[in-house]
Amino acid sequence: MIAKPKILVARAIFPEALAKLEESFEVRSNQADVVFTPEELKQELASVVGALVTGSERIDAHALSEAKQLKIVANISVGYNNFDIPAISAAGVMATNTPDVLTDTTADFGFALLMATARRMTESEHWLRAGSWTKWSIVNNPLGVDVSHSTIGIIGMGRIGQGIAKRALGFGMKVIYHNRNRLSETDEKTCQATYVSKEELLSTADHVILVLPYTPENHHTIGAQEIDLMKPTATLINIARGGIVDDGALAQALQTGKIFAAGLDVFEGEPNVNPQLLELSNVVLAPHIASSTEKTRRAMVDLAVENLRAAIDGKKPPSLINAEVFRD
Ligand code: 8YV
Repeated sequence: MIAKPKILVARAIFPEALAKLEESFEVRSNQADVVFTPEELKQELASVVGALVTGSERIDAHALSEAKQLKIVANISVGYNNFDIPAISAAGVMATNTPDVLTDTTADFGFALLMATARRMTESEHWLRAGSWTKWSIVNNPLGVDVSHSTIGIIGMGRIGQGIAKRALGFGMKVIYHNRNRLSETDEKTCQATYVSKEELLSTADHVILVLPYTPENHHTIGAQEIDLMKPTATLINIARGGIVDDGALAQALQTGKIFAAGLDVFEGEPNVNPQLLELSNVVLAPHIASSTEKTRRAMVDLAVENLRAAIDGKKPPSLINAEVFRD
């Protein structure tokens, strides 16, 4: 009998997806969902031909130093800032991600976080649970800021950014955006979005939403200086990546009322959260769940598995990032 190829599934996945993989592969799974240390990850990768990984696994030269049979690292994530692409390519390994399948779910969540932040939903719930709601009042209850007919400023206008723009149109919002590259005329028309400089966006938007990939150049895209440009009534929503915002500077700004509120799904150094943020009522906090519906997480796993199977079969994975590594 021919031995099944050995693969690693670095984090817990849906049991049925795991069982299906076990039909074709010898699987080293991690249903306990304990995050590997860099040393453990290196050991795990040393004996496999493919690996399903997530943002918690940093794939770099160190992780790959003993991975002599590895053909693919398949991220269960669209963002791949956990990948050192030059190092992965230098090791002759294919790298893939999971675009498209999470676009709508993530854009939905971005909008939900914007709504919750502008309308002080979590703060109001805490207020109610604490017994502070003793009478209905016009003014003596949490007063929010409007979403409908306001201006949304989207920084990062990829698939998810455009998804948010389309949702914003339903709320009668004016859409302005800033992106590394300007959209085509057709895409700008579809989103009814106007390209502006980052500075103009920050100073004119009522709601600023961040949807750009993390790269070293994008580190602290929003810091104290940028927050200074924003309106005191504005909100800031981060569904991009921790490190895009200087969380310390943001906490300071929220504390001093420089901006109205923030909604954060991602954090610098997550799962740790800046303790100052935990103390503030004008910030809505979520544990990196923008793509987290069962249907979407299943679709992400399925696409990552499709990528993995293709690479192991010598075919081109559907969402290959480093095409230069693939040889027919
Ligand atoms: C993932 C995400 O759940 O796809 C992304 O880029 O941020 C989330 O959808 C997370 O990164 C887990 O790997």
